[in-house]
Parts: sequence; structure tokens; C-alpha cells
Amino acid sequence: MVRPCRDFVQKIEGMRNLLEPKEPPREYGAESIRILEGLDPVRLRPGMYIGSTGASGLHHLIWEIVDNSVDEAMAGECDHIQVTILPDGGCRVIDNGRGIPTDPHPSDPSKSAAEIALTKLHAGGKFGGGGYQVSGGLHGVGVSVVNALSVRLELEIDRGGRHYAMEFRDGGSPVGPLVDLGPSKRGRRGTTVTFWPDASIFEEIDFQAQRIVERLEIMAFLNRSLLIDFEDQRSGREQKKSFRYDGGIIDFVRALNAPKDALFKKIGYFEAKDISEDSSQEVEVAFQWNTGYYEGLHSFANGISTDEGGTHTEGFKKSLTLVINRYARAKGLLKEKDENLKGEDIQEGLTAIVSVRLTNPQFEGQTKTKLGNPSIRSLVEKVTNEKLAEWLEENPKEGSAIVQKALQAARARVAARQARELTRRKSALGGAGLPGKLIDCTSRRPEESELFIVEGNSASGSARDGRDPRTQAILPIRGKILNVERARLDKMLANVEIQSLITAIGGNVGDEFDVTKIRYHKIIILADADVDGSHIRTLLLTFFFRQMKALVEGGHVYAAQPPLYSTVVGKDKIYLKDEVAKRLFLESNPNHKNEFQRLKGLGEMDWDELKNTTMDRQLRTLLQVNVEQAALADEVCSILMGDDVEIRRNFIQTHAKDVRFLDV
Ligand code: 0RA
Repeated sequence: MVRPCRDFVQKIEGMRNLLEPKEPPREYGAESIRILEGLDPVRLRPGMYIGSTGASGLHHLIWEIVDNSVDEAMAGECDHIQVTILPDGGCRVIDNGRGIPTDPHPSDPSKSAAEIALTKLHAGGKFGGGGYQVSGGLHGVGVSVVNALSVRLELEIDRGGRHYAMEFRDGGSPVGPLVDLGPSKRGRRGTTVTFWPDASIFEEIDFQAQRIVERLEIMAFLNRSLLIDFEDQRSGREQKKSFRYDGGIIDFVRALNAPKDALFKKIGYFEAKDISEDSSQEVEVAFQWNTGYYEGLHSFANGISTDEGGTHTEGFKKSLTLVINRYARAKGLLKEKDENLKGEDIQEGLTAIVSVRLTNPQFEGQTKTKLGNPSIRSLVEKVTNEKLAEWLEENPKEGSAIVQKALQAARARVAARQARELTRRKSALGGAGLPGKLIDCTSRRPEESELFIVEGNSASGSARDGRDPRTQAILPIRGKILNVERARLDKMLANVEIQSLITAIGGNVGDEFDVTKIRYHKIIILADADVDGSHIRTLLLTFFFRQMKALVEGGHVYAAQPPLYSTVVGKDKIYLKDEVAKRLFLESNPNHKNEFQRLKGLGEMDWDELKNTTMDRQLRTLLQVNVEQAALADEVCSILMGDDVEIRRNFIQTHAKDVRFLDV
């Protein structure tokens, strides 16, 4: 199962845009592999070819090979890819494609085409264009780059009923020529590449199974019915995973929406191809809405995640807005006097995959994950105009649900603006406009000021008395704040607890949040170590993650760590944070006989206890919350608040160890 939210986010580094083919050969076979240069440049500047020599570059080696196998699948020549991490740390990729050509290469008939493909840079069928209409940006440089960066590489080819093998050492030097080892095993055809990365090139050569699995699953989603097996054979880390999705990106959307509450059961789908003489473009879209308030549009070009979007998503969004508005008017759901629905209204709760394949993709943007080809924009727009309109006509129940949801979103958008303006006006009128229950500090310097968000009245009382009034402020909140995953901004803004949070922190909220305006540089959540405390912590983190992301990114959010135990040593009372601290204490003080008090909750601590254990800068320990933790809280929230019991149970079982904000 995919874990939604983060797993599909692939970071693709490095260069993508390749040299354009000069004269595309039309026939397949040896002559379709063109020779450019030897492998030295790759070893001299690995980053140019695989992005980095860190973990990301290391894993790129696998993608280089697998992408070639996927190209075979896209050409309809391969339906099974196996990726294995060997016990000795090498990696093997097996496919049942056509196999790399083995006949003598026209430019140097003393060598096989396969040898050229593995020892010359930029050699590969992909450049010829004659064989592959479309391929991922990095293809073609693929296998030879892997060879250049490996201490050893074994190539096996089954082609034309014969089994061939060849070995390379130390950055791609052939040990001998490609040899014919006799007939292939029953009907076997395809390519097997086994390689051992060069430890003198990479910072580390330890493959991460999780990283590989996540990427392989996405490949399986994007290539319908392609079977991808993964096996880790390393001792103590053994595992097997197998992916095959006959629904392709429809299954992808279903998996992404599974932890949410779908607006309707059906998953929409359409596709189109535009094939001409020397180029081809394909687009595939799958979509469904959920009852949530966030957009989840994920786009891919030639199987590569385009995190920064690009022409394909622009085309889709533009047409989506147009088609839904036109439909809403035609069906009288939107009246003449009504304003058009905005893109953001329609995209609220949308989960969609836009996957395009095209010749010569242009990757642009900061992280080279933005598709630049203008021609794909018009194709996606045109196709969405036609096919989405058709889909709506054929699915009127769903069509009306989508429009109703967008109408609600539009109303909420207007209400949120009014609420924001009201909050702004209120603060303009009432001086600083700070919430009444805020016990502020006297310092006006955010760098030294801290805000403790404290649950419950008695705990707030102790915190007030135990604080440093110059730099420590207390904001008491009562009960559970609203679950922000399930509420729109306007509802959130109507909630008094949320309102006081926003005004106390001072940097506004949502799109308008400005981290340079915050009144405290440390926002410290002070909640009990029990289930309720965890819940509140999770909700607060989710709110910050969703509505004040820069606050989390800037490292301004902390969790206080009130102790769980106290015990008396001589005349002193000492406090121990948790079970581990207690165990360590007992290990180093084996003669300690006094009882341990379990501190029930913040409310039961005296102000000086709270001060000495949790608040005083010299004595406390704080836990700084990073974006991953906040995102996890968010994920936990959306799954635990969701309605799907099955997914909830699975999630808790598989993540019990990670879920530090929960006591399950
Ligand atoms: C060049 C030309 C052809 C296929 C391939 C390369 C190829 C490369 C790899 C790498 C891993 N698996 C692969 N499978 C195929 C076209 C072959 C033909 O014309 O039959």
C-alpha cells in the first residue's frame, strides 16, 4: 500500500535534458546505437550525470537501468521487471524485453552493439528515436553511466534464442568480449544487468530498500499491468515486494484517496494520443474528489515526477475550470448572476494524476521538475475539454456532487476573506488586539520571547506562576481545538481557540502567513504525556503544518517535555523525563530504594515543579519539531480522523513505532 502524502514525492536530481538526435535511424538493431564518447567524463564529473554522489546519486544508478526496462515495457516489449539487492550489496535488474542488440556495431564491427552501449557515453537506442517514440529524460546515457560508476558490472542478454554474457571492471573496462554461451533457457529473452557501485566515487554504497520500493511502486502505477518485483537479499534486511496495477493510474488515485472520504465511488479517467512523423505525445488523467479541503494533483512526464508542475498541469487546470463552469451553468447549478467558480474552488478535495509521455521532454525549474514543452499544454487542454465534458455528461450524479462541493468551497472562500478582514479590523480597533486570555510577556523582542500553549486551567495557572514574565507568555487553550484537516479556513477562523492562537502568534494565517511578523520565536506546546495530550499536540502540529508552514520550517515550533517521574534523593527531589530516563537512573544508582512518583499531569504540578522541570531555560529540554514530524502528525490526523476503519487499523499497526504523537 502506498502511504499517501509523502511517498509519491520523488526528487529527481541532475541533468535531464539530453542531446537531441541528429539523424534518427529508422531501423532497429546494432546501427541504432550511436557512438559519442568514452566513459572518462562520467568518472570525472559524476554529478553531471547522476546529480550527486550521495544517496540520491547512488540510487540513480538503479533508476538508469530500470528506466531502460520501463522503456521496453512502453514499447510493448516487456511486462516483467525484477530488482534485487544481492547479499553482497550489488544490485541486479532483470527484464523480459528485447535485449540489448548483440550484433557487431556498424561503426566498429570488431565490437558488439552491447559493448558500445555500455562503454560509450550517450550511446543507446533512445537517441536514435527510431525505436522509442518517448522515453524518460535521462535515458540513453543510462547503462554506460552505471558501468562507469561501478567496480564491476555483469551483463547478460537473451536475444534471438541465444544467451550472451559480458563483464566489466573498474569503471567500465571490458574483461573480455561479449560471448555467446549457447541457447537461452526456455523462451527466456531480455536483459540482466548486475552492478556493484564504486565506493571510491560514492559517499556511501548502501542501497535503501524503502526508497527503491516507493519508486518502483510509482512506476508500476504509471505503467499499467507491468509487474515489478523487488527483493532485498541482504542479511537481516530480507524482504520481497511485488507490484502490478491493472488499473494503472486509476489504482494510483484510489490508493491516494483511500485514507480519505471519497465524494463518490467512481474514479474518472481519460486518455489521448497524438502521434506524428517524428514525435509523439500521450496524456492520461485519472481523478476523484474527496470530502477534504486540500488539492492533491500529481503530475508525471515520462514516468518522472514533475513536482514543480509545468505545461501539462497548467493545461489540465485551465481546462478543468472551464469545463466545470460550463457544465455548472448548463445544468443550472450556477445561475446567471453567480460569479464563475475559481480554479481553487474546483480543485478543493481533488485527487488527480496527470501522466504524459512525450518525445524530448524539457525539464526546467529550480529542481528540474517542471515540464516546459508548450505543445503538451495544448494537447492536455484540448483533451480535457472534450473528454472531461463527456465524462460529466455520462456521470451526472458525480458531476453535480463536484459542482456542489466547488460551490461550497467558493462560499467558504468568501466567508474566510470576510472573517480575516474582521479579525484584522478588530485588531486595528482594539490596539494590539491580543486575545483576552493571553498572559503576555513584557519583552517586545520576538528573538527572546516564547509562547507556551497550555491546555487546561490549572496547568495554565502553574505555568503563569512558574514563567519568566519578561520573556515567557502563556496562552491557555481549552479542550480540543478543532480538527483542522476536517475544517475549512472559514470554520477554523470562527473557532475562538484558533483565533486566539492566530492573534497571539501575530503573523496572520494561511496564504497570508508572514513568519517575519511573529511575536515569539519559540512556540512551545505544553501538553500532558497522555492520550489527550497527544491528541492536542497532534492537532496543533497539524494546524501549524497546514496553516503556518513557515513557522515549522523556520524551527519555531517546540514540544515541551514535562517529566513523567519524580523521586527523592537525599534532600532533593529529582525528575525523570520518561521510562528510559528512569531506567538509566536506576542503572547508575543501583542502591536507590526510594519510591518513584508518577506525575499524573501538568495540572497536578506546582508552579515551581513546572518551572524547574519544563519551563526554566537552564533546566528544561525542548523538542524542536521539524517538517517531517509535522507532516507525520498531519498524516496521522487525516488517517485517524478519516472514516476508513481498515486503513486506520493498518496504519496504526505499521506505524506504531513512528507515531510518536499518539499513545496507541
Ligand atoms: C538499444 C536498442 C534496443 C534495446 C535496448 C537498447 C535495451 C536496453 C536495455 C537496458 C536494460 N534493458 C534493456 N532492454 C533493451 C532495441 C532492441 C531491438 O531492436 O530489438
